[in-house]
This record gives sequence, structure tokens and C-alpha cells, in this order.
Amino acid sequence: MLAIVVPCYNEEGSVEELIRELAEIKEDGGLEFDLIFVNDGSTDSTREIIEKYMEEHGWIRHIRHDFNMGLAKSLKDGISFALENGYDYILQMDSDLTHPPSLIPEMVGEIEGDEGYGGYDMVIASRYVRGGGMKDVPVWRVYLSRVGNIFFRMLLGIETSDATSGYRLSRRQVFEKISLESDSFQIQLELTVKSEMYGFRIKEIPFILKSREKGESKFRLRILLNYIPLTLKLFRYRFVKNRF
Ligand SMILES: Nc1nc2c(ncn2[C@@H]2O[C@H](COP(=O)(O)OP(=O)(O)O)[C@@H](O)[C@H]2O)c(=O)[nH]1
Ligand SMILES: [Mg+2]
Repeated sequence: MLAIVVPCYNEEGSVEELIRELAEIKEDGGLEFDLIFVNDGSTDSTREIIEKYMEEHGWIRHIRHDFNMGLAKSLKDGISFALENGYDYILQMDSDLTHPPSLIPEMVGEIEGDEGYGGYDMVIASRYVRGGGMKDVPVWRVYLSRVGNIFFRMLLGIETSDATSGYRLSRRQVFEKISLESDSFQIQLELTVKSEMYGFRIKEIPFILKSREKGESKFRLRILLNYIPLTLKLFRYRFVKNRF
């Protein structure tokens, strides 16, 4: 069974539409999943919207933080919940409608492979494989992400071209094995590098990241500073100690 983990912080402009689009996939495609919101102390009406839809849809769960604890802590709580409750696959996606839900069936298909097994351990929706990209995203973010990913790939010797994508599907075994230390957006890079080091099989499929239309991005330039100690640590793990 699939768990879709969606961290959200003040996303009243998007969560309703996201729930609708996911409900459509469930109804049209017959894909089985539960949706797990990790609502991180939102001060707008995100909570009320989620609670309203929970009355209608038994497949929505709501993990609530009383105050804002950050994206990484929220993701980790959502993932722990999924592990504790026996889900086989864990999909992470943003709540701001920049990650098209229509891609989910394909991601599940890739991870399962033919006849239900033999697929991959992780499927990353990637901006940097053929057919992928970004649409209407501010130019500085496009360059930052592109240059950052090329840099991480070269320095850390990884194969994944979009190591920072927040739209990905993993087998539960990945999270049973890997412990994540990051406390902010850099958690995706940590997850990619550690997954490669453990030998998990990763598949990237193209996706176009759309620009956010509602609400505000919580990304701040100072978050970039977090990548420095993480990159150094991952470099050491990979090339000096050769283990975690
Ligand atoms: N739970 C939680 N989610 C967050 C936090 N910051 C951002 N998010 C969510 O993470 C996703 C990506 O954040 P966003 O602000 O869109 O960053 P960007 O896509 O890099 O510009 C969105 O779904 C946000 O609601 C946070 O502090 N806590
Ligand atoms: Mg966003």
C-alpha cells in the first residue's frame, strides 16, 4: 500500500485543489493510497481545509505540529508514520501544486516493474533528464538548482541528475536502512546520496516543475548555507570513511 506524504505549511491556497486532483486519480485510475498531510503549525486555514476533507475521505490522515518545526522534521514524521503503519511505498510531494499528481501512476509502475517486482527502489521525478524541466520558475531558482545539481553530481560522484528533487517515491526498505540527519530542504540531497551509497536502484523519470501560483515559497537563500556542512559530510562518508 502506498502512502503519499505531503508536508505543508500555510498552504490554504493549494491543499484543496491537491486533494481534489488526488481524489480523481484514486477514482479514475483505481490507484490505492492514503494521503498523509504533515501540517507544520500552519497559521492560516490549512488545518480547517484538511479537516473538512477528512470527513469526506477516509483515506486522508493529518499529522499536526503545534508549531513550525521545519520541512525535514515534517517529512521524517510523515515517513515514520508510514513505516509504523506498514505502508510498502512512500511518495513525497509538495503541497503547492508544483508536482503534478498525474505522474503518480507512472512512478508506481516504475517502482513495481513488470509483474509486480524487479523495478526500482526509488523513482525520482527529475527536472534534468530528457523531457524534464521547469516552467515559469524564476530564473535565479532555475540556475541555482541546475548549477547546484551539476556541482553535487561532480563532487559527490553520484549518478542522479536531480538529486534535490522533492518529488519521489521510495520503497519502505530505503527508510528502514537510511537515517536522515538534515533539518531543512537539503534533506533530499542527503537522501539521494545515501540511497546511492547503499546501492538502492534509482530511476529518474522526466517531469516539468511548475511555478507556484498560490501562497509563498518558504525557500530562503540562507537555506543554501546548510548545504555546505552536508556536502562536506557526505564527501567524507563517500570518499574518506567509505561508510556512514
Ligand atoms: N511541514 C512543513 N512543510 C514545509 C515547510 N516549509 C515548506 N514546506 C512545504 O514544502 C513544500 C516545498 O516548499 P516551498 O515553500 O514550495 O519551497 P520551494 O518549492 O523550494 O519554493 C511545500 O509543500 C511547503 O508547504 C515547513 O516548515 N514545514
Ligand atoms: Mg514549491
